[in-house]
Amino acid sequence: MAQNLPSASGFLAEIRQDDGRPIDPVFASRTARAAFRERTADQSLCGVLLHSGAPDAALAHTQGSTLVLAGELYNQEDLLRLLPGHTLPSSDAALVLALFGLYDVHAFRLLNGRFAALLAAPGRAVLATDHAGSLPLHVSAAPGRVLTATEAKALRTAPEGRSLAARPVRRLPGVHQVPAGTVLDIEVATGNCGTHRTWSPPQARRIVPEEEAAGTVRRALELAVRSRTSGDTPLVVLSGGIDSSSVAALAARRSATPIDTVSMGTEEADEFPQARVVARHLGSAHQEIVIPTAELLRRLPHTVWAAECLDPDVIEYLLPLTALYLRLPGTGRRILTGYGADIPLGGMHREDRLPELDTAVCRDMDTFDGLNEMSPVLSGIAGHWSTHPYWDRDVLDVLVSLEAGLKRRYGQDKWVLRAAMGDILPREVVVRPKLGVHEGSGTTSSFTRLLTDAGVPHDRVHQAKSLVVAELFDRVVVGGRHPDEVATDAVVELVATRLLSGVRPVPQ
Ligand code: IOT
Ligand code: MG
Repeated sequence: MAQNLPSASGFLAEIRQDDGRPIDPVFASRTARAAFRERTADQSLCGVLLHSGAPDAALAHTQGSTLVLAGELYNQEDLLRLLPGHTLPSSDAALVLALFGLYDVHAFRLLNGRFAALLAAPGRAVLATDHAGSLPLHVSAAPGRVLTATEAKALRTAPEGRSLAARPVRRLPGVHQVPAGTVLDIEVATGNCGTHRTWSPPQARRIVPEEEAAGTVRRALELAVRSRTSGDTPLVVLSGGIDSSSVAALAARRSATPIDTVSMGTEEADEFPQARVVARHLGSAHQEIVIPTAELLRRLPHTVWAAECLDPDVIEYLLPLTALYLRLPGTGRRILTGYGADIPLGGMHREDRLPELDTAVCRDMDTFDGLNEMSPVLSGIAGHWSTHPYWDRDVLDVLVSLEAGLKRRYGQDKWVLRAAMGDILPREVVVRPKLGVHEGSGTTSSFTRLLTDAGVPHDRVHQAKSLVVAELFDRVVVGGRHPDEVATDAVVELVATRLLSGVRPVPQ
């Protein structure tokens, strides 16, 4: 058993008050599966857990209630202090259930974690996501039954559910995604649903002296890395930029043995020299993996399959990482990334003006939900577990709320992070300007070339990328096809032909 991984990384669960037949779900995650089934006085609960060797630890029971938990918590020590006797329950699932006994739905306001949960209580289905919705959760509900799953495609054959106050999933009628930082409290008999928000992005900005700001960021990030690295040697996906280099440096300081790092590149572009500087400095066991561009583009269907995302820009960020995960040797690794740092710090925003920077931060914090860019399924399709310290709840609260002048300062992007890490990284790493993974791997340019080679004019490339991603979504998520059977080239041809012949694009 991989003790280093959460007990479960995903699930499908059905609560029913009738005797309907359970559905047979498809998942992208390549993880062991275990079925579970329970009966209480008024309803049955059954489903499938995607587990790492001890599926029972993902379930917790108390009088008449069962909690199903995928993922993990990062603030167990604090949570424990809330329990009478302060004895640590045997699993994260048991801990959440004990807290639910004390706080009911408000228990989810206490958690800092990367999780999706279902509590099946008499007459009640309580569904919860972490603050960032980083482990996506979907639901289809109708009077007498609630079906929920961590991958939308697992619900593609569910009987049609009623509409809920949550985001509908494209072309899966009655399937909704539970919003980030939200608890849905559903009355099983009626399908009526109450909503509780457990987190929202800070709107206020803090004015803090430079040194104090850097110190606060450093401490928060140290704790986030610490809570994600107990156990085996972590693997950090390393570009050599400030975000992933900081995570690697903090993980290395905690580890008695050298950590593992890995960088990907293509024959067109890589950041190998930059990553090597960091790996050498940290003494990590470092690997470089070259992924031919043709192979990278063949992984587009796998990326959409895993992320269930319709945004072509985000898919371009995720594609090189997905292709890398699929090439990693072995399975069951705990992977740390620097993903997400650019969102609260405005790192994608390359100009000096503060209003525009904070506008970008506000927009990105308002629109991340449902993009699924942190979904564990991206590495789960290769049997690994990923986690992202910058989107730790406490780190995110700190980063979002710093005033924009601490994020852009002295002509540098992400200044406060650079200042926070200055003493443990080489200077050239600390001052290197940002290069996105989609740029450093040639992903954006090679995807563009695929479309222009198919005849798509330059000014319609972005539209064509959207259409390709939507078409892939319809095949691998809505249609349930395996991405190995879906050829990127054929979908590109189809989209180009439709665009060029003036056939109205499929509505989004
Ligand atoms: P970028 O920040 O370059 O990469 C994200 C993470 O992927 C890095 O921190 C690193 O852990 C890993 N990575 C990047 N390149 C490589 C490589 N060559 N080899 C191995 N690992 C690598 C886009 C971006 O620029 O990625 N992501 C932004 C913005 C997200 C926008 N989303 C949104 N607005 N909702 C980010 O914040 O990560
Ligand atoms: Mg980054």
